[in-house]
Amino acid sequence: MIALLTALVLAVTTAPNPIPAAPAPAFVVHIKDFAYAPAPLRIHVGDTVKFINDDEEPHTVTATDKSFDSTALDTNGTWTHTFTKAGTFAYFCELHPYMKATVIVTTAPSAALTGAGA
Ligand SMILES: [Cu+2]
Repeated sequence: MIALLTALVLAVTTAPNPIPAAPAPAFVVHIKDFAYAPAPLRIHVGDTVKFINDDEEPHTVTATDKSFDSTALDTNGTWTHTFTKAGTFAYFCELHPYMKATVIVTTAPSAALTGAGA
């Protein structure tokens, strides 16, 4: 009986972590040389985008309508955002307002990835 309990305890404590890992963002926008790439980015409702600052300067990912804002990303800093509504979302860098790009979110099924990117 004790052996059985021990086996059960071991089975429970050594079981794989039941908490699923966060899904890896399928879309990445790099911020490099004071520009976002790809721009525009075409995704679908529910997609998550990871923004990565590859520059030595801090940058932000700030919606023109302020519906999202990464705040300042340092070098190698990342920020992820899930787009839950269809539309064309213009964004810019608050520190360098001439840096502009858009994310185009459509309701088409995610299988239709042809033409994604620039
Ligand atoms: Cu910037």
